[in-house]
Amino acid sequence: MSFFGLDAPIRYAGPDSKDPLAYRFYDKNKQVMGKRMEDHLRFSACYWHSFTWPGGDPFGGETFLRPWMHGSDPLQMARDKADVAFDMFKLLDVPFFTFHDVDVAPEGASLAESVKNLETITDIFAEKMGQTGTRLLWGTANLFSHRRYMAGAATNPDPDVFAYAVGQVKAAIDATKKLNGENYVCWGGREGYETLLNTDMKKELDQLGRFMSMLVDYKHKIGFSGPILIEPKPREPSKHQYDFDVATVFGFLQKYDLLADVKVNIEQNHAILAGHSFDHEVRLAYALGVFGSLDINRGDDLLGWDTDQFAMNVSELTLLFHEMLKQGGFTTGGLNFDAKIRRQSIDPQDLLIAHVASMDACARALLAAEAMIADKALEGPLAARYSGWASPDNQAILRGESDLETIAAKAMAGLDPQPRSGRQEYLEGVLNRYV
Ligand code: XLS
Ligand code: NI
Ligand code: NI
Repeated sequence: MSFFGLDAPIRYAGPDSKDPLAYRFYDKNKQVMGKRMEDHLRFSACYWHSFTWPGGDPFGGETFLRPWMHGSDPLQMARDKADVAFDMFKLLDVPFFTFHDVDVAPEGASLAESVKNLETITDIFAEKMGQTGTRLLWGTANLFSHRRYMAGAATNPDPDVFAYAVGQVKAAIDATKKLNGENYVCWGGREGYETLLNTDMKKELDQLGRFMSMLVDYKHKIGFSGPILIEPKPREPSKHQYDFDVATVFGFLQKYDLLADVKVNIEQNHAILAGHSFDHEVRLAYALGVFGSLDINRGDDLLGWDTDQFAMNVSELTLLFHEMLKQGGFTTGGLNFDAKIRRQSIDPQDLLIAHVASMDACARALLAAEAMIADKALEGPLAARYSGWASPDNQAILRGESDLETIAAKAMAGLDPQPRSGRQEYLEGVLNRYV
């Protein structure tokens, strides 16, 4: 019997099922707007929260007591962890997974030793991926946990720390390429500051710009075809992080000429921490042409920190998928569960149940969004609201074929625009008809 006490993969059993280990809405082969549900949602389980996080919080330590986290041989522990991880991927039948370098292999006494350990474990991954068909959505380097990174990685005042981070990121993108990862993610965990009293902001931004440019050059050199993704977050662990939100990252990419190669990985709760909604960030990323991938974990309404809970809110997810379906959905991205079960959820099956419940919430929302699009429930009123812009003279304005004086003359000739209702409550009611 496996760690999870389950041998057969979890299957679709239909909406009437009461089994927490069966899918009620996630029916991977079901066609939704001409594509299989699995190909729309592109679910990914993450390594770090599920298999390396011990269940601690700032006031207390480990609660999970995972067997693979207690041993004397770090490489053997990493192998045991890989066995359980791939068992979970198979039981959930998720197509993808994600990892940081340090989640999967022990850090050695030197960078060279750490990289060797990473190679050993990723060889095992390659074999397991071949056997199970699980694919890699993205890889990343953890440039924030070790004390050497306490003042940042690429933005560290010490160039030797910058160099160490370059060494780690090179090994991590090499590993991602070796495993045919579809994206490479950079979350700038400590690329920010605690106090401006000791911080040269302009210098740190220039360092980060160089770091990203070199990573892009290297990606091309090794023929890594997926995009590099920056994951915006406004704070935590730093008081202020340079990748604050989608708009800030866009400005950074534009300034350092990285827009052709770098997109964003948007995390639901990072959006909230930045004072936005998730769909705001997603819509803006599409509008600016930088949409890449999603971390689907949510926050808590009362806790102002990154609680990384499994997404369960169908109505919020419906708005997400409505936008995504309109935009054609993911290309290289996917829905990554950068999510932790709560520290009281200590039963092995809690890990499975959490993924299943959240995948079902997403699948249900995808179906609701499909129905809304078929009915033009939101698109109809939206098109009507902007319909005035369809006339030839107004189209000409947008094409740049008019000027300030011409338009002003039209207004002066007696224009008298009449306000119209924004119909917000009507639209909120419409959404609720589908969820
Ligand atoms: C932390 C981030 C992190 C990234 C990967 O808040 O969400 O988990 O997704 O480094
Ligand atoms: Ni996060
Ligand atoms: Ni994340």
